[in-house]
Amino acid sequence: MHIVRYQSVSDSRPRIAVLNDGVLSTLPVAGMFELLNHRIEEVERMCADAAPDCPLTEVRLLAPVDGAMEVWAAGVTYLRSRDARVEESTLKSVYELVYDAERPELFFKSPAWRVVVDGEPVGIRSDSELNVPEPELALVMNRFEEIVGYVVCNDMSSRSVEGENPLYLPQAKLYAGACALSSGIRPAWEVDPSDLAIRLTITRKGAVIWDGTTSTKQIRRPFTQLAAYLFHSENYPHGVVLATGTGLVPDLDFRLHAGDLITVTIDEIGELRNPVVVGKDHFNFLATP
Ligand code: DO4
Ligand code: MG
Repeated sequence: MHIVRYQSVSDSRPRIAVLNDGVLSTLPVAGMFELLNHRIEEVERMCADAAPDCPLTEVRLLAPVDGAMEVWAAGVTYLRSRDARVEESTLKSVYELVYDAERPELFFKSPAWRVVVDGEPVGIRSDSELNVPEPELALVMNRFEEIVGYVVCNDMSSRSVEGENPLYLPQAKLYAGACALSSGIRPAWEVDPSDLAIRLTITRKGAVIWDGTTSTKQIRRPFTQLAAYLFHSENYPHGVVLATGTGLVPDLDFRLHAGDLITVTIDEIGELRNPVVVGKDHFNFLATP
C-alpha cells in the first residue's frame, strides 16, 4: 500500500488516496497536510476504511507534499558521504567532525511547491560543473513527530559549489529542480526500514554509466535521533519530510550531464526516475501560479 496525491482529468483539485494494486481509494482529507495533522493510529484507520473508487490509469500522480509542508535533509550520516566530502572540500574537518558529533547536520531542502516527482526533470545549476544525485530514504512525519511513512528522495547536489566552501551549502543544495520525491508514501506500519537496499543507476543514451547499492543498515544514526533534532526547536503543523542522507556518491571524476536518466530504487518503498536538465528555465512549470 502507498499513500498518494493525485489529480484526475475530470477534477483538477488534487486529492489524497490509498493506492493498492493499481486502484485508488480516496481519503476524506483536503490534502497531505491535513492527513499529517492526525496521529499515526488515525491515519492507519482512515487508510483501512477507504473504499476503492478510481483506477490508477485515469489519474496523474503528484509529489506527495502540499500546503506548508517542508522537506529537510540530514547530511554526512553515512561513511561514504563523509569520505566523498573530505575528498572534494577545501575544508575537510567540518565533515569529519559532524560525522562523529552528537548533533547531526540538518538543512532545509525545499518547500512543498518546489518538489518534483517521478518522471519530472531534476536540475543542475548552470554555474556548477560537478553534480551528483544523492539517493536517500526520506521519513514522512506528522505534526506529532511520528514517522507515518517513507518515500524515496533524490537530494541533487552541486559538489563543486559545496566543495569550494561549506558555507555555500544552501546554493549547492537549494535550486530549481534539486529536490525529487517518489509519488507514493509507504506507510510505516507496513515496513521495517532498518535494512533496506538503496540502489542508484545512472544511464546515458540508454547505457548504464554508474550503478551502486547500499543499505539503510549502514547509516550512522537512528532515524528517531534525526527526527528528534529536527523537531527540537521547531514545529511542523502540516508535517515534514526528512531525507536521511546518502550512502552512495560517485567518484570525483564522475560528471552528470543533461539528458542522463537517474533511477533510485529503495526496496519496499518505491522507485524514482528523473531525467537531468540544466538551468532554472525548465522549472517554470513549478513557479507558475
Ligand atoms: O554536508 C553536506 C550535505 C551532505 C548530504 O546531503 C548527505 O550526506 O546526504
Ligand atoms: Mg544528501
